[in-house]
Amino acid sequence: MTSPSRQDVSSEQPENDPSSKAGRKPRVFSGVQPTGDLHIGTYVGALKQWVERQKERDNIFCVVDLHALTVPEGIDPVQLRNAARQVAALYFACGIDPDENIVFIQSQLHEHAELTWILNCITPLGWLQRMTQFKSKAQRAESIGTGLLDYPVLQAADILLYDTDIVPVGEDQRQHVELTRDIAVRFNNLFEEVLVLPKVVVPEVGARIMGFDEPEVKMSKSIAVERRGHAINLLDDERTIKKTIMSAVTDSERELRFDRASPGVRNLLTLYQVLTGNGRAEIEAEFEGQGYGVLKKALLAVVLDTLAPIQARHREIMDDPDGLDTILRKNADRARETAANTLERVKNAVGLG
Ligand code: ATP
Ligand code: LTN
Repeated sequence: MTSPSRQDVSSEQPENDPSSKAGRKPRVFSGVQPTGDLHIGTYVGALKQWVERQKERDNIFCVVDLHALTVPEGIDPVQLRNAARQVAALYFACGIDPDENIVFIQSQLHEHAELTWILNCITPLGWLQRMTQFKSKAQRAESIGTGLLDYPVLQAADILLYDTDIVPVGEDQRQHVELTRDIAVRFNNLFEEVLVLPKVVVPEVGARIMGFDEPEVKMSKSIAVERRGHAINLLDDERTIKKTIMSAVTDSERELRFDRASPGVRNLLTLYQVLTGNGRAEIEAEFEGQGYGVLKKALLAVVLDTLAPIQARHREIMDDPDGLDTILRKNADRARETAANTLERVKNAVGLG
């Protein structure tokens, strides 16, 4: 049985992390919902960090289509199936190496739903009602399905099935990963030490990119489908990207300093910082004495440079649908080996099967 204790959440590979003692790479699990076009916030908050650190880690990246069902207004069967493949293709287009990492579609493995049920039975309702994502989505939804409340337990099952050490996500997902740890601790206390405690890793810069049209709210797929100008989607054309950046909300000042800028300007500066990899001082020097128009043009250039190769690779991948499906099927088989093993341990521990 795999040893479950990964207690330290302060550094990436704590000394008491058995993966470092055993000389193996830390196991990473993360995922994105196929609920709409992926935007530059998802890229900066999640995909970019997955790609940059893929060689140092043992990675599993999932397209979490079961989670997408929690938005009932958004469910169109044909669209959902296409969106799931489209997201997987975007993972590869952004640079995830299909030979080195496992990329698969969540619903291809029944283990996720099965572990969710077992975890549901030990998760106090109050823990779920406190989740900020639930509260904000419930406020916006016309009707609230049970799945929306249960969403973080499914996410916990995703993570725990793979003995995950690290979950690289944007800031908004921190609370869900912390809840996953709480659920795992509760399970281990109630039964036996079966589940590994994961830790969340968010990028130092760009963990929360804000909407261009409303820099007080997180850039989000669900808002982007309703409002043009909210987000830059990874597959947007040049004209749309230009329009979105040029009409981004700023202010009437000329403050191009990170610590003094208004939320809209700080958001543009942050995106520029992440996409260029330049330091804050260097960026402030570059724009000293300039207006916001200059920053916007510079950001436009670097966004286009970032997205052009991603879009080209995405087109190539989508031109070979059979190739993509074959990779996803093989990867699901590889993921199943670990998932089935963990589920078996869990079922044994609780007295099932
Ligand atoms: P939805 O509106 O459907 O909930 P979303 O736009 O919030 O979608 P997700 O699919 O929930 O995007 O998120 C995928 C990953 O991208 C997660 O790791 C999430 O933390 C990260 N992410 C999403 N939006 C941002 C953002 N604005 N800034 C940084 N990271 C983000
Ligand atoms: N809730 C996440 C998506 C998600 C996820 C996961 C992320 C589902 N399962 C497991 C990390 C690990 C979101 O981005 N909205």
